Amino acid sequence: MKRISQTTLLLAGLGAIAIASGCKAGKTGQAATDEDAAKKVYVAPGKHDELYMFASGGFSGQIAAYGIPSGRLLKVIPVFSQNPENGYGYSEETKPMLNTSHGFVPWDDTHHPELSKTNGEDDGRWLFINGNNTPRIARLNLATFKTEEILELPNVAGNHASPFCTENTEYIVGNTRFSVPLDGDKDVSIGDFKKKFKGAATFIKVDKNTGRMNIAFQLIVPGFNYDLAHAGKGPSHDWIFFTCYNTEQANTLLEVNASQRDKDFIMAVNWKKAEELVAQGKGHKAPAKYAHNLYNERTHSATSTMENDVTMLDVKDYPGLIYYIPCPKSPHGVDVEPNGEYFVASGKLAAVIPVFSFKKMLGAIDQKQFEGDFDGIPVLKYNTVLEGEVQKPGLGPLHTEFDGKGYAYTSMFVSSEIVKWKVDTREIIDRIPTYYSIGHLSVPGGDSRHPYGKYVIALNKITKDRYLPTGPELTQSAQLIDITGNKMKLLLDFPTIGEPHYAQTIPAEKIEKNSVKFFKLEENDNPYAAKSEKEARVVRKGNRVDVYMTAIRSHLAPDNIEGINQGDDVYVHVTNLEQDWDVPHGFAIKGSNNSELLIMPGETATLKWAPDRTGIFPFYCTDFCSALHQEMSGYFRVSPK
Ligand code: CUK
Ligand code: CUA
Repeated sequence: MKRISQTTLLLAGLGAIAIASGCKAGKTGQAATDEDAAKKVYVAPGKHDELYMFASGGFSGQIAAYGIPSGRLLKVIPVFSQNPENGYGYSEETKPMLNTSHGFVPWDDTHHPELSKTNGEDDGRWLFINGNNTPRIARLNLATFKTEEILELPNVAGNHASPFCTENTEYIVGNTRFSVPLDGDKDVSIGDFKKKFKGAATFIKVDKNTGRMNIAFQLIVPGFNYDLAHAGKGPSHDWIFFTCYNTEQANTLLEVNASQRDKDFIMAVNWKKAEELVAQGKGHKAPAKYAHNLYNERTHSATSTMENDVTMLDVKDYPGLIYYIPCPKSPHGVDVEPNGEYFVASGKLAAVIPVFSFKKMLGAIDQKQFEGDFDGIPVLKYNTVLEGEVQKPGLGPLHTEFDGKGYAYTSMFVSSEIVKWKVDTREIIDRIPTYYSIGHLSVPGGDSRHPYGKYVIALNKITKDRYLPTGPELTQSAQLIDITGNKMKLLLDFPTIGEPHYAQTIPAEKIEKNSVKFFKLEENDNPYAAKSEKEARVVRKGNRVDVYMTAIRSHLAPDNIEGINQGDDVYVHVTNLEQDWDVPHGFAIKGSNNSELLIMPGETATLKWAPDRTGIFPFYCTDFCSALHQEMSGYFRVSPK
C-alpha cells in the first residue's frame, strides 16, 4: 500500500517536471536549425507530399489524412461519427452505417488505424480502424477514401486491442479493454468479476478480393484488461501477441487493486492452431447480437444486418492455443520487429523495456519452462523468453516502431521523449524531447516487414505553449522528426484533429495509383437515381413524396416544387450528373433538421425532410461549383394539410 502510493506520487511528480522543463525548451525548439528544417518540410505550391499519414481522430470518431512532410491536412474521412460537412450518417444511404445492436450510435472513439498488408508490407488497399466505445471495426477503401464497412464486436467492451492485422490481412483482431460477462450471461453482480467476467479475443476473417470482414471465431480468455496487440511476421507468422493488465482481476482499477503485481502478461496466441480447430468443427455457437453494416459502391448506399451468434472456443479446453509471458507492470504496446524474431512490450509503469525472442518462446514452450499457470493457461518463465532489456530508457514507455535499419524508436509518455535504441544490442543511441506527453509514434511502414523509415512522427496528447491559444481547449498535435542521421532532428509541429492516438504512414504512390476520380453514372445502381434531367420528377404515395432531382452545372431539376403538404415525408434524391474529377454538388433545404448532402460526381444521395410548417422553402447547392453556382437553387412550396 505504502509502496504503491509512493509510485503514484513519483509518477505524478515526474510528469509535472517533464512538462515544466519541456515548456522552457519548447520556446526555442532544438536540434535542426530552422532553415534546414524548413527546407526538409517545404512542399512547393502545386507539388505533392511524399507520404500519406492516416491518423486516428480520437474522440472525433473519424480518420484524418495528412500529407507528409508538410503536415497539411488533406481530408477528414467520416467513420463512426455523423459528419454534417458531407451528410455522412445523415443521408438515408449512409445512416445504416452507424447502426449497432444498441440502435443508431452516431459517435465513437477511434484509436488505431491499420493499413492492410500483403507479405507483411502495407499494400495501400484498405485502412481498418477501431471504435473503442461501442465496440466496432471499420474498413475504409483507400481508392475512394470512403468507409465501406462497419462490424460490431459482440462479447467485448472497449475494443482497444484492435484492429491489428496478420501478415497477409488473413485476420484482423479485436479484444476487450473492459472485461465483461459474455453476452449470454446477463445481470451478473460486478463483484463476480473473477468468476464471470471474460475477455474475448476476436478474429475477423478478411476476404482477399473484396476486403469484406466476418467474425471467424472468438477465444474466451481470462477476464483481464486487454490493451494492445500485434501479429507476428516471418518466423512468427502464426502467432499474435496481446498485452494485458489488471491480471489481479480487480473490478476497480485503483492502483491498490489493479497494479499490485510486479508483472502482468503478454498473451501469445497461436491463431493458426485456433483456425485449424475451428475448421475441424471445434468450439460452440454462442448467442451474440451484433450489427454488420456494408456500403455498396454501386448503389452508393449501406445496408445493416443483425447477426445472432458467433463461434467461440474456450482456451481452457484447447491446450497449446495460448501462453502467458510475464511482462513488467501494466504493459501497453506490444510491437514486433521487421524480421519477426523479437517482440517488444512497453510497461507504462516499468523501468525497462523487455525484448522477447520468438525462438526462445518456442523453446520454453517445448521444454515446458512454466512458472505456473493462470486458470489452466501456462505462464512461461520471464527469463526463458527474454532476449534482454533496454535499461533506463526513460519514464512511461508506451509504443515502439522500427526503421528497418536495425533501430527501434520508443515513445516515453511521462518523460515526453522518443528514445532510439539498437534492436540487437538494446543499447540506447539517442533521445529527443517531444512537446508534450507523446502517445504513439509512427515511422512510415514502421510495423511492417520493410519499413520506409526516413521520419518518425510523434503523436502528442498536450500542446501547452506550442501554438496560439484557442481558449481552454488547445489543438492536439503531431511532430515530424528526421531519422535519416544518427541523431534525430525535429523538423515540424503540426496540429491534428481529435486525439491522434496512432497513425500509419505510407508512401503516396501506393495510394495515388488506385485513386478513383469520379463514379460512373452508368454504374449507378441506386434505385432512386435520375440519370438525366429528363428523369427528374416528383412522385407521391400517400404522405411520402419522392423527389428525383438532378444536379449539373448549373442547374438543379426540378427547381420549383409545389404540392407538398405539411405532415408529408419528403425524400429528396439528388443525383450528381457530372462525369469529371472534383465537381461535387451540395444540397440543403431551409429548416431541414438533417445536414446538407455533398454528392460526388455520378453518385445519388437522399435527404429526408419533414417540413414543420407551411410556407416557401428555398434549397440550394452548397458547394461553389462554377460561375453559375449561385444559380443552383429552387423553391419548395409547403401547403397546409
Ligand atoms: S493508445 Cu493512446 S497512447 Cu489507445 Cu494505442 Cu497508446
Ligand atoms: Cu453545384 Cu454549386
